[in-house]
Amino acid sequence: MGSRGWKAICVAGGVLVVATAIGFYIGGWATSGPASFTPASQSSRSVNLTIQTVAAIGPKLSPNPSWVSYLIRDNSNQWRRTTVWKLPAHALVHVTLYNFDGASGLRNPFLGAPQGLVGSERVDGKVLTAMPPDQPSHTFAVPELGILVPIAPVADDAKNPCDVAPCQLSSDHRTITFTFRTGKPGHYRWQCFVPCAAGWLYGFGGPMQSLGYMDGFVNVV
Ligand SMILES: [Cu+2]
Repeated sequence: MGSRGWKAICVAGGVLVVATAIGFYIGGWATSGPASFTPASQSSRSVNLTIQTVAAIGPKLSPNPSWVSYLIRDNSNQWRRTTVWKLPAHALVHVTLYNFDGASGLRNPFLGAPQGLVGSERVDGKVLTAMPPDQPSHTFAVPELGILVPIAPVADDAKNPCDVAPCQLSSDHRTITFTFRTGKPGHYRWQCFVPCAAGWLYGFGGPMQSLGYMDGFVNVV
C-alpha cells in the first residue's frame, strides 16, 4: 500500500476514535440526568422543603468539590445535591433555606426585592422588604412563576464558617423562610441569578451553567 493508503487509514482511524469519544460523551450526558426529589407531603396542598446553600460542595457530594451549590434535605434527613423537585400542583410550598455562603452581590439591584411569594420572605425571622445589591449570596428564582428570593449572606468575619458541604447548623448561617404557590402543572426552571461561580468567566460558568448546583427544575404535577 502506498503512503496515500496509509494516510487514509490513519485519518479514518482518527475519525473513528473521535466519533466514538463523542458518542460516549453524549451517551453519558443523556443517561446521567439529574435525580428527582419528591418531598413527603404534609397534605396534597402543602409541602415543606428544606434547602441549604454552600460555598463549596466538597468531594463527598460532587466530582467538582470547589463548586458552589444548593442541597436539599431528603425524606430521611440526608442532604442531597438534587435540584430537580417534584411538587404537587396548586400547593403551598413552605421553604426553609439555610445559607452558609458569604456575599457575592447582584448585577441588577432590582433582584434584591423578593417577588411572587405568599406572605413575606423572612431573614433570621425578620421580614425582608429589599436587600442591598452587594449583599445576596444567591437568589432562588423561578422566572415562569414570577418568584424571586434574595438570599442573605454570612458575614465575611464569621467566626465559625462552614468550609465544605453538607454543612451543620452549628456553623454560621442565615435562615431564610418563604412560601410560594406552585400553580398549574408544568416544568419550570429555577436558578440563581447572582454571579456566584468564583473563578469562572463573569461568575456565570461552571456551577451556574450546570444542572445540579445553582439551578434545576420544579416539576409541578
Ligand atoms: Cu448562586
